[in-house]
Order: sequence, then structure tokens, then C-alpha cells
Amino acid sequence: MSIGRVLAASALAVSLAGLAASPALATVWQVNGSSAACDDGGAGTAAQPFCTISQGAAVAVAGDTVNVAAGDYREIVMPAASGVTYTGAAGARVLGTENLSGVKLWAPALPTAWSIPYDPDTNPRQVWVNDVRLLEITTGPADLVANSFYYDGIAEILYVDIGGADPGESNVEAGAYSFGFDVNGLSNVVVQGFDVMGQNTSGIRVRTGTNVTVRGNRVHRARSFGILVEGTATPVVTVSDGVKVESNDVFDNGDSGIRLRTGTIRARVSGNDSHDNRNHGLSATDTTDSWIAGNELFRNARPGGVSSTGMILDDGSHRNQVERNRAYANQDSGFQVSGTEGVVRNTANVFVRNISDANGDHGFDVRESDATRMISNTSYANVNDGFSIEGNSTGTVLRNNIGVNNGVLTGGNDLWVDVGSTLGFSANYDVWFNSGNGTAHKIEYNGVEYDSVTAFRNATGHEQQGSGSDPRLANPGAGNFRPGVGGSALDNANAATTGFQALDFFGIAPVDIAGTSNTGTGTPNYADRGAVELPRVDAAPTARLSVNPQFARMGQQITANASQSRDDVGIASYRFDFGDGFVVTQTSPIARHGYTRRGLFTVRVTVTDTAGQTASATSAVLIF
Ligand SMILES: [Ca+2]
Ligand SMILES: [Ca+2]
Ligand SMILES: [Ca+2]
Repeated sequence: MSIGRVLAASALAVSLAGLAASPALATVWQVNGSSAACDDGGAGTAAQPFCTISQGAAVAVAGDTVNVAAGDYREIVMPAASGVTYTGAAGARVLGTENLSGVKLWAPALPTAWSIPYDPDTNPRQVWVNDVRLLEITTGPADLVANSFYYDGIAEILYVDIGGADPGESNVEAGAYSFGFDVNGLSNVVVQGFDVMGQNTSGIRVRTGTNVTVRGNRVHRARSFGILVEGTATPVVTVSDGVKVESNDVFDNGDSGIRLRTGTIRARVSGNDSHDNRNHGLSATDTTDSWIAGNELFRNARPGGVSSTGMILDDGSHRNQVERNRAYANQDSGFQVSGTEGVVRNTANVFVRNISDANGDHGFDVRESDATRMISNTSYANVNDGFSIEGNSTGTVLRNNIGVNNGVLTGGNDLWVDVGSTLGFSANYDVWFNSGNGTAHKIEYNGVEYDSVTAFRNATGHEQQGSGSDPRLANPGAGNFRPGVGGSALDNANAATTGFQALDFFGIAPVDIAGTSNTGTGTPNYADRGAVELPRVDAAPTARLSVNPQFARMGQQITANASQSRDDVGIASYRFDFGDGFVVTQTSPIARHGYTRRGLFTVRVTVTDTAGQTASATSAVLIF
């Protein structure tokens, strides 16, 4: 959080400069709902904190900070002013529910259901009993089954059925608030460090915001999206511009974990984990010129559904940069960019240095989209095609990608280009490889299947520098996608292609691997294909020692020579132990010594490389 705070402070300084206000006037408001001294009519100080975050939001002005202590805050926070930072301490929870535990509260209502008068801020859409989420029944209390609830919004009565027992004897949390934070029409607001849970709609919403930051929060159990960024289409068209969503953990939400839509521009979504949500990990519609980087998107799935992806860009999303993300074990494709046939398309989105593995459909899926660039991505062991280009997509360009073992059990392909998507299609410098099991084909293009890249090249002219050989990924089943020495992906990427990024998935620069010829294009000519570069392998040194002469008189100088020692990077030091108590450590590989007593001695050299790795060698010397 310290780096985040520095960033927040610098953003704050920029905003303050714009307001020509003095930072010295900024106020830090204290909120501590667990304090006996808390008072929303008080001073908002450490001695007399506010009880609610909403009170802090009501009084804070640009430049102020609202510090929130650990504890439960059952409220919807609607910031009133731009330029305010909300910081939650560890354990500061913003809950979208009210607690309805207590045996006196509930009355038996139906054979196995109980009821309670309940009139929260918004109608409950979720109820948990002892952390078990109940089924929402919308038709009437007579349709309740075990572990379900029904809310009568007219009579304002909540019915809960847990099979007969009084739910008040258990821990009951019932939905009460639409949002945890609802940042609407503001700029330079920061929401950071909170645990946001159980809202009737979304955990955190940013609507028509400018440079708003949502950072370092846990957002879970929202009925709909975890984090929502949007503009408006009606009554007027407005955008959300420059919103940052970074380093959040977003999970167990009822719809997509992170949702961008309706005029989201220049968003920066980075470093988030979005997982175990009941729709997409990240879903962006009508989102343009945004940067989506370094996110982990996994295990997103809708029970009984088939369409939850790791991330999806759709319906009017243009010029987005998607880089260094990993999507795995999602129900549908890892990464998808798609429009709606005949209605709206997407243009000029770039995917670079991403990894997509073990997803339920494609690794990367392009449909009803134009000018998509797929550069240096790795697609491994997805259920269907590794890269699927379909739905009349045009101008799709692939460079430096790796597709391995995709569609093995489904007759899929590492690369599939449908008959309507060959216009402007171009592929080169890619690796398409199947290890031989199953029914997969390496490539299907324009209705023809190819089991060899050479055949594909000869038939279509694509993949002039492509390869069908094994890239020797280190251990892809365990998440290690480094290409291996002797494989088809080393020192041979096209670094000159538009959109290429030298730094790999981990931020590591390309390395010239010794013994592998550099056959790439551009600078450097030794970048690797796929999302991950093989970094320098710093091997341990080898030590060699000769002693001359091996028979010598007392006092005679003998020479210990370790100059035949070797290291792949460099030897930092040589330590000579002559066996009579004389020891010297030096950078020169040659040492001399005269013995002062007779005997058979063992001379030992220990060489240490620049990485601190060592090796030793010995030789005997007889002094007479
Ligand atoms: Ca390399
Ligand atoms: Ca090389
Ligand atoms: Ca070394």
C-alpha cells in the first residue's frame, strides 16, 4: 500500500495544483464506527471520530482524506466532493447487508419458513445464513424450498427457509444496500484498502468519473458486478475517463468481477485478480483506448452456463491494449474480442504477451472484429482452438505466438481461421505444436485442416518463418511457460512488428541465449516467441587446478593455477587454500606460495561466480 499511497499523493498534488489550493489546508477525517466515542455530529478527529464513512463523505472537500478504522460499516458511501481519498485500514469492511440474527426477531410463517419485517435501503437480493448463500425465490413465499428466501417488497417482509429451523438462531446477513461505494460524476476520488462485501448490486461503482482510482480493495459477494465503471447513454451521453482499477482482489460476485461499459475511455485496469465470479473475470463493452495489464483472471464460471470468459472486449470496444494478463481455468475462452453480427464491431485492439491456458473454450477468440493484433501470446491446453479467428473478422494479424496442445480432446486446432475471416489475415513467426495425442490439428484455415505448418505455408503463404516444432515449454501444466533450449521459440521472434513489446509477461527483457543462433527480425534479434522470455540461465562454475612443481623443497615457490576454470557469465573470485594454513582469496586465477615445513599437502581452489555459485578442485604437493 505504501507505493499506492505515494501515487495517490502525487495525483492529489496534481489535483490541488489545479484548484490553486494549499495542501496545508487539507484535512484528514477519522472514521471509527467501533469506537465508543464516535459521533457523526462530532469533530471527525481521532479523539472523536465519525461513526460512518458517509459522514466523512459529507464533509470532506478536495484535498482531504477520510481514514476509516477497522470495523463493519453497513452503509452506501456516496462521495460528495471530488479530490477526496478514502482509505480503509486493514479490517475496514463495507457491508451491503444488515445482520438479522436473534431468535426474538423471526416468526414462523409457513411449514418450514420464517419471516421478519424488513425495510432496508434497497430490497434484498441476497441472503446468507451461516455464510451459505440462499436461493432467491421471486414468485412467492409458497415456492420457498430449503435454503431459499423470498422478499415481499409491498408488505416489506423477508421470508427465509432453511428447512425448518429458526434462522435467527444462525448468523443471517440480508442484502440492504445497492453499492458499497457509489462515486458518481466526480474526479480524482480514490477508494483504497476496503473489504467490500455483499451489496445488492455492485461493490464499487464509478459512474461518469474522471481519474478516479479504485485500488487495493477486496470486492466480493456483490449480487451483480464487483467493480463497475461506466458512463451514461441516457438522458445524456457522458464518459468515464481515465479511471484506474488496480491491485484489487475481486471474487465470488454474481456477475462479472470487473465491468467496464457505456463510454468507458482511457481506463487503466492493472494488477487485479478477478476470479471465481459467476460471469466473466473482466467484461468491457463500449470501452476504448484503455489499458488492461497484468491481471490474473481465473475460474470464472456461471453455474449451468457456458459463456463466462477470463476477459471479453465486446460491442464497440476499440484501440484497447491488453498485455501481460493471464487467463486460466475459465468456463469459456480465456480472452475474447467480439462484436454482434451485423450490429456493432470492434477495431484495432492489441493483445500482447498474454497467457491463456486450460480454459473451457478457446485460448484467444476473435469474432466480428477488425484489425486485431495478436503479438507474442501463449495459448496452451485450452479445450478448443488456441487462437480462433471467426465471425467475418478482418485484418487479424498474428506474430510471435505459441499455440501448444489446444483442442486435443475435441478435434480443435492451435490456430483456426474460419472461411469468412481470411480477408486481411496475416500470420508469421508463430509456433503451432501438438505433442501428438488426441485428435487436434495444428491449423484449420479457410475450411482446410493442416497437420504441418509447412503444408499450411505452402498452401497459403502464411508462416514463412513459422514453426511446427516443439517450443519445449518448461512445465506449462504447472504454469511455467518458458521456452526451452533446443526448442522452436528461442531467439527467433519478430521484434519489428507493430505492437511488439520487448519486456515479457514478467517484465523480463529478451536474452541472447548462447548456442542458439539469433534468427529473429528487428531489434533485438534474439527475442523469444510467446509471452515469456527465457532469461539468462546462470550456471554454476567449473573449477580446474594445476600445481607446479608438485615436488618442491621448503621455501621454494610453487604456483597454483586455476585459469582453466570456467563460468558462463563470469568468475568473481578464487580462494586458494594451500593446506598448511595459508589461504588467499583474489580475483587472479594464479597464486604462489612457499611452504615452511615438510609434508604432503592438498591445495584447494574454490571459484565463485558472479551469482555466488561455487565449485572446487584440488591438487597435491609434496614438500621435502
Ligand atoms: Ca532469447
Ligand atoms: Ca542466441
Ligand atoms: Ca555462472
